[in-house]
Amino acid sequence: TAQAPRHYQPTIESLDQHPLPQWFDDAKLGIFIHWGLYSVPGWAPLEQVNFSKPDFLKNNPYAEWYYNTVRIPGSPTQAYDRQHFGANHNYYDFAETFNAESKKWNPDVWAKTFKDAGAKYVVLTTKHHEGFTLWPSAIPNPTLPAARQHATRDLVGDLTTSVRNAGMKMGLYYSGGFDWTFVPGPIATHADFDPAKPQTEAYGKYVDAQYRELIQRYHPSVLWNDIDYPKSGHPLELEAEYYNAIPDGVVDNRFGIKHTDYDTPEYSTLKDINPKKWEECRGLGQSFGYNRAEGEAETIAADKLIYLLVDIVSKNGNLLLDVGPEADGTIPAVQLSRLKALGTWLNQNGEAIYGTHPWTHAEGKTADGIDIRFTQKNQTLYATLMGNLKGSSVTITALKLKPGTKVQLLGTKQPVTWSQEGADVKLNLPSTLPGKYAYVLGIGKSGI
Ligand code: FUL
Repeated sequence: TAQAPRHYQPTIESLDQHPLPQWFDDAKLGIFIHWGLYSVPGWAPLEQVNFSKPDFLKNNPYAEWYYNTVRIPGSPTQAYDRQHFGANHNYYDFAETFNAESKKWNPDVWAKTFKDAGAKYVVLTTKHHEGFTLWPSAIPNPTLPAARQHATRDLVGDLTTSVRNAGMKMGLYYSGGFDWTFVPGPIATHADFDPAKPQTEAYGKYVDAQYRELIQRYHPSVLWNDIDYPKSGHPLELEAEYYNAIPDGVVDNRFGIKHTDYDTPEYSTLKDINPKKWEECRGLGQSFGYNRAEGEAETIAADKLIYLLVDIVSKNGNLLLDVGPEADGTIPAVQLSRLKALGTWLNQNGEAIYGTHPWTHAEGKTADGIDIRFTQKNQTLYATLMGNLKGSSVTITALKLKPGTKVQLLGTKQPVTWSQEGADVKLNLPSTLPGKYAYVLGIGKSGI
C-alpha cells in the first residue's frame, strides 16, 4: 500500500493517494441498517429487485421508498396506505410515532446481535431519501417543521457508542442525491431520476453542513453517500477534510466524483476477482427498509447467505448485509435467524474469511459438482465447499498438491488424508462433519 500523504487536498489526484485501510479489506462483513419514518408503515409489494423492469418504481419492493411509491397513482403502496392510514394522511406524520417508538430501542442489543453475526462494521442510514435525519441536527431543514425533520433521540450517536463498545467500526449512510423534502418528486420513471436531485445553493450548503456535523460529532469510519452529491455542494473538499480528520476512514463511489475507496454493486455480485475493492449491499429479503409482508419464503435462506458471503470474499469483496428494523428497533425474527446462522458458521470457519485475500482464481468444483470458492491467508489456501458432502471422500478437480501437504477441515482437529489422482485431489473426510452448509479445507500452502 502507498504511503498516506500527511495532508489531503480537494483534488481527485490527492484523494486517490488514500490507501485502502487494512481494517476495511480484512472486515469482509458489515451490517447495513435502514431505519427511518418508512419503518412505521413498513410495507412494500413482494417483487424481485430488478431496476430494468418498466414498472419497477410503481411496484418498488424497497420499503424505504414508501413515500415515493405511495404517490405513484395506482401503486399497491398507495392502496395499502389509504387502507391503513386514510386518504388525508401526511407521510411526515409518521415522525411522531417514530420518535415515540424509537425511544424504546436498546442499541446495545443491536450491537451484540451484529457482533454475534460476525460483522466487523455497521453502517446506519442517517438520512434516507425521505429527508428525515436520525440525529437531532443543528442544521435546520427549511422545508419542514422542526418536530418532523429529525429524531428527537440521538439515534446515530447512541448506536455509534454501542457499536464501538462492542469493538466494531461505525459507518454512516447519507442520501446526498435525493432528498424529497427539497425536491419531492415523485420519481415514477427512470427519466425522473435526474430532475429529482435538488441542485439549489441552499441544498448544497445543507448537505455540506450536515456531513461536517456528522464527521465532527461521530467520527465515522465509513462515509456511505447515496445516489449523488448536489452540484452546488463540495464533495472534493468534504472528502479531503474527512481523510485529514480520519485517515483510516473510507468513502464509497456514490459521491458523483471519480474517487472512491471501493465500488458498491447492489443486489448483484461481481463474477470474478476484481482488483478494485468492492462491497455488495443487499437486504435479507428484497428490501432494505422493514417490510412486514416478507417472511421465511421471501428471506434469503441460511445456506444461500453463507454461499453469497463466501463467493464475494473470494472475489475481493465485502458483504454489507442489510437489516430492516421496525420503528421500535425490533429486528424481525426471520432476519435474526439468518444472522444467527451466519454467526454460527463464521464462528467455526471465519479463518477462511476474515483477513484473507483472493487466490489466483476464485472458483473451483468437486468431481460431483459442488461449487468451491478459494481464499488465502499467510501460508494457507482455503477451499470452501458450498454444499452437502456425501460419502467419506470428496475430490477437488484441477488442483495439484505437493506430497506431504497438510490439509485440515476447519472445526475438526484430525488432519485430512489425501491422494493426488492425476489432475485432481481426493480427500478422505472424517465420518462426522462439523457444522452445516459449507465446509472449509485449510491447505498448507507451501505444498501447492
Ligand atoms: C439505493 C437506494 O435507493 C436504496 O433505497 C438503498 O438505500 C440502497 C442502499 O441504495 O440506491
